[in-house]
Amino acid sequence: MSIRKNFDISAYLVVGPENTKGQHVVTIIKDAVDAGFTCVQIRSKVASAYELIQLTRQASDVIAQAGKSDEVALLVNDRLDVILAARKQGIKVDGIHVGQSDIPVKVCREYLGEDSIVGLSARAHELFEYIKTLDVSQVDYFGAGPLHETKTKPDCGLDWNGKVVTRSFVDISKLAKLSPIPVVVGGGVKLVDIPPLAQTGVDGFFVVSAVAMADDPKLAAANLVKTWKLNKPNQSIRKA
Ligand code: TZP
Ligand code: MG
Repeated sequence: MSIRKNFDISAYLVVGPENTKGQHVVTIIKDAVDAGFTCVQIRSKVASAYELIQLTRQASDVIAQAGKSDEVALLVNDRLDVILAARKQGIKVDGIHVGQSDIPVKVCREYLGEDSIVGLSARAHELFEYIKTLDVSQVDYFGAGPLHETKTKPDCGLDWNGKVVTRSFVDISKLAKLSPIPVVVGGGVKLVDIPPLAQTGVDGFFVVSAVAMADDPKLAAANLVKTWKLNKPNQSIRKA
């Protein structure tokens, strides 16, 4: 069965070579998956296509070795070309995450097929109107944020005036109610944010530095997962 029908974005790691404190990206991914993370996105603005394909292969292998290929989704940020090349080489990649100025969702869907996951970063301005009116038939989930300003992606939430607009928990609750598809929230998310975030009704949290830059990434990942589950005990996976 395709993972698209049953994917879980509750604990979502985004990571690339520029986000780790000298540790190998794949070690971080292994730590997160072993700790119970449910989704992994490889994202790099510096790695070459070759490096990204290698990373995707290694990540896919690590997920397979953990026996979780049918439960942990592996996505790549932006790079439709990398996913297609990886798949040509027999690597299991489950989908793509794109932003508003990336390859259009429709094109991703056309190239990747019905079994793939296509995630979209929700628009920062006029968000609620946008969420209500967008045709989401080809989108599997929204990424939203930032909860806090973050050095990992300083332009996240930048408005017309060059000011970063963060999302309040009230906004996020509203978003969870309005969105016809699952929502995952990130941007500066730390352990302390997990209880209030879980209570907003969103489907998951995404983090880079809270795991990838932690002194002990596996422990940090385990604490995030445990805290999410404790605060959202009856979470059912919403299907797109
Ligand atoms: N997209 C929106 S914010 C962000 C991405 C990839 C970075 C989040 O990183 P961190 O370190 O968890 O704040
Ligand atoms: Mg992008």
